[in-house]
Amino acid sequence: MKLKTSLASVATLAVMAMSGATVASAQGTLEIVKERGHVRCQVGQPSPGYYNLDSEGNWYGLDVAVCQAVAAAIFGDAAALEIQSVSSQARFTALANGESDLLSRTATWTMTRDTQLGIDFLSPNFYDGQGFTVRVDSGITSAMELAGAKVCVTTGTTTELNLTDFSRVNELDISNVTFEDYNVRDDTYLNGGCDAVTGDKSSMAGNIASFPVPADHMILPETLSKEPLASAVRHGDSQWRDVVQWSIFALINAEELGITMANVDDMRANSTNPNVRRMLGVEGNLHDGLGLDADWAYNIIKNVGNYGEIYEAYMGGGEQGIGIERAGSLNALWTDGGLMYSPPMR
Ligand SMILES: N[C@@H](CCC(=O)N[C@@H](CS)C(=O)NCC(=O)O)C(=O)O
Repeated sequence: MKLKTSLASVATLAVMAMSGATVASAQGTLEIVKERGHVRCQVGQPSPGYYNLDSEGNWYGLDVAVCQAVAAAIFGDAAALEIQSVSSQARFTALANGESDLLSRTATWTMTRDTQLGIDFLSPNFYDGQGFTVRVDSGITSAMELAGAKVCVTTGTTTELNLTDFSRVNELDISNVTFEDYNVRDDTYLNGGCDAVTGDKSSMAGNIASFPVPADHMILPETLSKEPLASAVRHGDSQWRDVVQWSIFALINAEELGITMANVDDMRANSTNPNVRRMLGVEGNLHDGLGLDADWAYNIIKNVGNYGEIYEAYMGGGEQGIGIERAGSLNALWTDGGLMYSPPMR
């Protein structure tokens, strides 16, 4: 089914800033979402791997899968969604003022954002780090060779702040050339307007793949920062926070337990593993506190798959994937030495 799409304008957001706060305080988000019949989930401009549009205008990607998981948990329907594409500049305001129920879009969890913007971050669904892309024929092989360089960067991002820090600490005198639209940023770099472009390494890998000649570009080895990319909800609504957080944990826990989209029916009918039985609502009452049906996690896995399946499809080697190796990375399951870890579901 085709997902609804809207592009929030700054003017709309300003109006919502006044009305949204009242709505949010009168009723909890879960109640509002249930009454409305769909989740309003915010992503960014189409970005390979995370949130992209296919030829029929359907959104797909790692962050879109989180939106779909929440919709499936509540409605048993992964398409009960309005996907909102919002600029990086306006993203946190749109969430804080009630325009979006959920933000799922390569946003780095930082202390300032978490404590000063009226929003709360959840567990990261991708651990990234910032890097630089340069043209191979520039001869640059290390970020330390960027002295005096012009670097293209998206504004309103941690990327911009880290670039300034990196230049200052290493006395490189880099000039930041800033853009609201990352496509214009990349075009400027491709047309020679910047010596390098900087961004989250995984996003840049996806972007390079869409450049006219990807092999003409390379990502430098240095990683400038920690970029734990996480979903966020409005501050002060614990019920809604629990629903979104445990939907994300369900994706990770399902992978750990070996529950997949293909075997979830069989697992629900036949598994004797108490962890599987509790998670899939066969026994126990895990769903009670969430305000959802007993099959909330079953619906997630049945409709969206587990974290590993989603990673493979969009970030890994799948047809729509961007080919980022998971093994040995921070995004592996904790049982494989990574950071993907769900607290016990019991
Ligand atoms: N993780 C960083 C950067 C997020 C970001 O802006 N991502 C870039 C790609 S590196 C982007 O423009 N994405 C498209 C969009 O979100 O509109 C942050 O949270 O500030």
